[in-house]
Amino acid sequence: MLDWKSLYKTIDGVDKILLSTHENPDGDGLGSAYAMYHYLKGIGKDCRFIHISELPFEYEFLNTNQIIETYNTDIHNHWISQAELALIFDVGDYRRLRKIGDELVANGVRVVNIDHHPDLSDGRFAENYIDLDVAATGEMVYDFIKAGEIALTEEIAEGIYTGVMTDTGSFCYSNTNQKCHQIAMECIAAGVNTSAIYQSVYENSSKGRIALLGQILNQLKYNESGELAWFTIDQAMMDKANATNKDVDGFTDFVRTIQGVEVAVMVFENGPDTCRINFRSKGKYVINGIAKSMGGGGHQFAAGAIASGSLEEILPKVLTETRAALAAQNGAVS
Ligand SMILES: [Mn+2]
Repeated sequence: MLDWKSLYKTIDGVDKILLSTHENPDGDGLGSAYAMYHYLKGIGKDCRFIHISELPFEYEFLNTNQIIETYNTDIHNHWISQAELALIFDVGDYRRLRKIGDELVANGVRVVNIDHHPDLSDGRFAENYIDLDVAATGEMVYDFIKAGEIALTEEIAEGIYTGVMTDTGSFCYSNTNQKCHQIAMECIAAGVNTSAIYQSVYENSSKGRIALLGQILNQLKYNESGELAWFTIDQAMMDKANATNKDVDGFTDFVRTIQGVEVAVMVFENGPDTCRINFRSKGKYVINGIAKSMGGGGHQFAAGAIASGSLEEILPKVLTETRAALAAQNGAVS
């Protein structure tokens, strides 16, 4: 476990603190920042939770009193210029802060990184708290709270639980361990309504998302052994389903649930000449090396990349890299 004393010291010396997470935020980044927001508010800090994207509908339950703000130059730049500290959660890559990251640099704000993603060496972070052994950044916030012997309030627990629940796929993925369940127990004891959070996050699919899923399932492809499954999404499919980019989240995890499938891959042409690639593994194959070779990264069994090029250009490259990685890990010559 990390030594959190220096973070307490950093926080002690400042008043105005910005909290943020990556673009297209997920439950871990949002929940972690939400938990920390409530801790900091509780000790009287002047803090704001500002991120670059629209808040996904399923996380509205975290937005009590509209505390989660979407970045707006006119509204926020003055406040950000006066911030003394920025705590960034689960970001994976500084660039995923987009305009907020630029503003922090321009104003010389001290930026602290709290994350469980690898490969985060970036000079723009003044301090790094990186723990590759935890399932979620929410678990790191839990560790921080515990290290300070701070009471787990319902709000802090709600944020931590949301982070751990979403990054472990509701305590089902291979990263789930005893500690994740221990955290869940403490969060429930603190008053967290776990089924309400589950329903908000997982039982809130838009009709566009389901229509798109139907198209995907119709065109799923498998390799010869059936261990690799992949699908593609292009703009015509998105239009037909009336789906948004966010609706795509979780599809790769879903395809991985198929019997015999060890690795699921998505190539999503999410804009002109740009593709978002997702890799998910059941655990037999490590797939973040493939993501890295495509300019991305991530965890051993859940990784991704953004690549320049059309679907027609990118898909063959992704399949070649993936087949080669699987063959190499099987001990065969690719
Ligand atoms: Mn995470």
